Amino acid sequence: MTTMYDLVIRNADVVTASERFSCDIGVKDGIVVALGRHLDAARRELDATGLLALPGGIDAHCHLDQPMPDGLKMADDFHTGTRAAVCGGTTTVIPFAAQAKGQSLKSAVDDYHRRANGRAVTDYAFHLIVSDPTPEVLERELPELIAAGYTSFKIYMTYDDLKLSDREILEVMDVARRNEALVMVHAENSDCIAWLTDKLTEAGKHAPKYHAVSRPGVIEREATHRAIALSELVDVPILIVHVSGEDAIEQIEWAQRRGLNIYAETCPQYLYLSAADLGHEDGYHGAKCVCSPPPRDASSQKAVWSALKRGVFSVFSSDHAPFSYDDPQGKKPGGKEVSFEHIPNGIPGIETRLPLLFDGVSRGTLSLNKFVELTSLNPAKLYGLYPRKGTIAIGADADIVLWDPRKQVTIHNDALHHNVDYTPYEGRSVQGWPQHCLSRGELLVESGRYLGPEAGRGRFLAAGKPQFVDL
Ligand code: DUC
Ligand code: ZN
Ligand code: ZN
Repeated sequence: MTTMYDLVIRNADVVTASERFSCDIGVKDGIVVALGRHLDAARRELDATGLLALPGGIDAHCHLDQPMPDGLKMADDFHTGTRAAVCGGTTTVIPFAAQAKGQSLKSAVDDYHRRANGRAVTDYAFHLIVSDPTPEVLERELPELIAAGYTSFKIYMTYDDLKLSDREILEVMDVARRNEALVMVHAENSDCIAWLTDKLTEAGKHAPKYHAVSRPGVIEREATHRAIALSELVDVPILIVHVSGEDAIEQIEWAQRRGLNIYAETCPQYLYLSAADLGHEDGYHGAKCVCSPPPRDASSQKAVWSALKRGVFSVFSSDHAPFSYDDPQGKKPGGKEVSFEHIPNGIPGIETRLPLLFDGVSRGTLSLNKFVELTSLNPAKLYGLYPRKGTIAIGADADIVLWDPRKQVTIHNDALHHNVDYTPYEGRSVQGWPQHCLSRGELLVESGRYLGPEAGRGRFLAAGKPQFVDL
């Protein structure tokens, strides 16, 4: 039988960032080619009755197989990380090709391609991490890489092996301005963290809970304000990543009210975890929730929900940074329980990102359209992947999640698909979970079951210039 479509999804309740409509979706060669009623029969058909058809999620901040110092190793590579992603409704990931000091950016990118090649099951793009902005990097490498499809880069205001001085930040922002790229900023004040850490360790305070004490909201607030001021000086949009709570939100909103193009991202940990999850004086389990910036308190969680609703945040990402708990290359470096400042930073969350945010939709806190905007459309636009990704429209890739909005799930690590030995959300119940998941028209998850597609089917996406969404 010759048919017009490889696949037709029947009775789809399509939700994009701006619309909701019922139709059949016709897919050919991995692309949406028809949205309409009573489409002709296809080789394969899926009935979406009772499900929402959402554009596949884009996780624009996750760390997979990123080279680590000092005998540490991320638990997820491109295979296990993208497997978990798609099981949670995410069909595109954007992890980081990280430059080590002294390394050329190009070699960091080449190395990262080797790590992704033959492993990813979803499509992927790369952000860069710029840690050594030499004249060669600023004048030649960055402009060439931006032109080649790496149009966003992260910079750090903390961590000795990554942080840039204010002068260096200005130089990098200036390259972004001239070449239309997007700078993502990790905003925490390095000297304040070092000073507090010394005081705590000298006082014999080593438990994981002191991680949060060493990085209070004020030091994120200061760095956020400084990043905003530097971007204003250079006159370039920036995006503040992993915003943890009300201190930084206040600064971002202040800047946005002044008409500055300050974009912001937040993550599930700032909606659901708090400093209390880092544990008490005794015990090491709190290491499972050590990430930076640290989770804050209930009032900050409320502030993050409210800012998501108000449009202060443009992007909702996982910041999946996978280190297993019982692992000498993970949360117990060298097999030991270490002082808080030596615990690797980061928590897993690539699979639970969308369900955790969707629970806010189920509870009436967030609209469905806002959910799609934060998790798919805006990341696609800001990171140069739109209109191929980020929406369900004719001509877009058929990256579609058929989402069951009524399904009640209690999260257990056993049922997740990452390679990490815990989830910080163990035992938490949510309403809404992906039922079927398609990447370029190929069914990768059916009725919640991972179908085990060929590792390496995921394609690299060269990113275009950022499209700056309205604030
Ligand atoms: N920053 C991140 O973006 N991820 C993990 C740890 C960190 O500091
Ligand atoms: Zn960071
Ligand atoms: Zn991160």
